[in-house]
Amino acid sequence: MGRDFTFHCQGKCSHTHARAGVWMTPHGPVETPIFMPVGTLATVKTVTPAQLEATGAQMILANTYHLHLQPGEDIVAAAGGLHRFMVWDGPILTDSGGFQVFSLSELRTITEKGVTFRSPRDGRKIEITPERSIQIQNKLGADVIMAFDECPPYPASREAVELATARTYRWLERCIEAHTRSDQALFGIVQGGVYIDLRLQAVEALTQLDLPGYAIGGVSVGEPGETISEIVRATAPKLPVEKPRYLMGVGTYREMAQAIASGVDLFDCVIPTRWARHGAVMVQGERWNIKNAQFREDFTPLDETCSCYTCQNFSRAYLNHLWKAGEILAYTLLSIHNLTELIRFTKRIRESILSDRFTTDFAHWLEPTP
Ligand code: PRF
Ligand code: ZN
Repeated sequence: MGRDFTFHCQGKCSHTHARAGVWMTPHGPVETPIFMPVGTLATVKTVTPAQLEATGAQMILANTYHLHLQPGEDIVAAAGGLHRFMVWDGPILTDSGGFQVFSLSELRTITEKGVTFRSPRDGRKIEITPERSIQIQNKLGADVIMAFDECPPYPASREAVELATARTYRWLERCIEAHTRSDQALFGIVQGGVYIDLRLQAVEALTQLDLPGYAIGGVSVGEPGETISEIVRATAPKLPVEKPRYLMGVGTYREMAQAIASGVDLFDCVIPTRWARHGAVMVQGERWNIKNAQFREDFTPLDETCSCYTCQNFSRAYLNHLWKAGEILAYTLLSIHNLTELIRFTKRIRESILSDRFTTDFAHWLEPTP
């Protein structure tokens, strides 16, 4: 057990807080900074585990809220846990369900005890408390589990955010108390909205608890990109240097580059896979749509510099054809490319940190949002 969840810094940028590290988990090491693909329902949509591994993905994410609704944590546990169930042998992180309850379900009520809502599937009433979230996550069996938090909307009054942040802390204490598996790392989540002093208070309180890792939540909920950067700049460097730092739900080039400069190590976002299902491809920092007529007779790969399965084998013309014909292989091929592209971006940043060229090589992405 001893080595599990230790974070080892291998190189630091001399101009920013950026660092490159290796983080140990029970399912292998993770080289940071890294982007984690989202596999909400124990599948990264449209790609097989072998294809996923080939994108360079090291760690993936799944959701407590969705897996509790279907198939239920008991089925996953009976299958031998998430890794065995979905056939992903690398590290997995489960989000606690807090954020998803707030963003996805109607008729929800929040009390000190927890959150009640109606299942969007069959209308049955469901209650998730901090204890329940941890119990579900203990059964799912991911390497990393997240505290059950309250993510206030944006915009929200200072009073509302103050209450949510204080409640998130009390819920964290209950999560710690309920957590029973020493082979799973429980991360705390810093809330505080756009109010920097509330963020700093939360950091102060959370770091006292000496958790194996810390996340910054409550960003990328509709606020401008510059505000995200400001929050992360004020918060991330204050989190313990010897622990991994995770910025939840963030995954654009600029937001990731800037967060890495503030010392963030882990990211997740649905963008690469969601965009793929809308025909949007990420090429050299731009967003193109594959259904565009300009690709009809373009027999070059999506990105000549990309080593993904899609770019190594298929042309833009073929992908344009698949898309227009409504062929579902298009989703898979575009997802493979987008995931590879975003993971490659974080890997290139990692290499630039190790050679201390981060601020020169990524100067473009470190500038404020144009
Ligand atoms: N809390 C949790 N999951 C999250 C968030 C949060 O604040 C966010 C916010 N960007 C994404 N996912 N538990
Ligand atoms: Zn590619």
